[in-house]
Amino acid sequence: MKLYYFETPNARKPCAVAKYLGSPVEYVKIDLAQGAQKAPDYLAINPNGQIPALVDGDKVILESQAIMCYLAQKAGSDLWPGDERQIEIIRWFSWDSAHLSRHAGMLVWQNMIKSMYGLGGPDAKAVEVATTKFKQFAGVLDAHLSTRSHLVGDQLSVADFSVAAFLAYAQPAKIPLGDFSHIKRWHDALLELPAWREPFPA
Ligand SMILES: N[C@@H](CCC(=O)N[C@@H](CS)C(=O)NCC(=O)O)C(=O)O
Repeated sequence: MKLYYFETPNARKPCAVAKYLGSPVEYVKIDLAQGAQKAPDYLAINPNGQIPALVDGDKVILESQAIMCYLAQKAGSDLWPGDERQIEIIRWFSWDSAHLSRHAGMLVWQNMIKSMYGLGGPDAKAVEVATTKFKQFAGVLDAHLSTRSHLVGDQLSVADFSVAAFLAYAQPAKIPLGDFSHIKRWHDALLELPAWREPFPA
């Protein structure tokens, strides 16, 4: 299996899962700084021109959340459980894409990536909107985590890796996690996992 990645939040999800499971993947770095995601060879794999992507024989799996599920299913792992917990996991995938990671992603872009690539300073209005919206949805997550250790059931799942993806960049991206003690406890516990702390190949 080939896992196409770069050191970014969305690629962090399948890279962490592959490392956690010890999946037999060959990592292929697609250098976003050089625009390699738009090269014809790579567009033939992922016409969206984005990472991550997974190729397993004649199968191509796109989208970070789907790749995590595929890797877990292939390994027979409960990270993607084969029962009704799947419904809850899909609920968190959906919620995360529409809400938390959307606004956290804007803060990563404005406060971190733009300066890394010399694309100018943060847009104050965009930061203000994303910060307000992030806090609104982080409140929902914090309340959910106030009575449990993981997002779904009482064990680690691909939902945790998905929702945490952008939070790993909280400090440089100025993602306001300060008021959310339950998120902090949950995320600190995730950071204890070597696969989450250092998901990318050296
Ligand atoms: N929905 C996609 C989003 C992938 C995505 O946004 N990838 C970013 C990096 S985190 C990317 O490749 N950006 C480069 C570009 O859009 O040109 C997923 O979850 O896999």
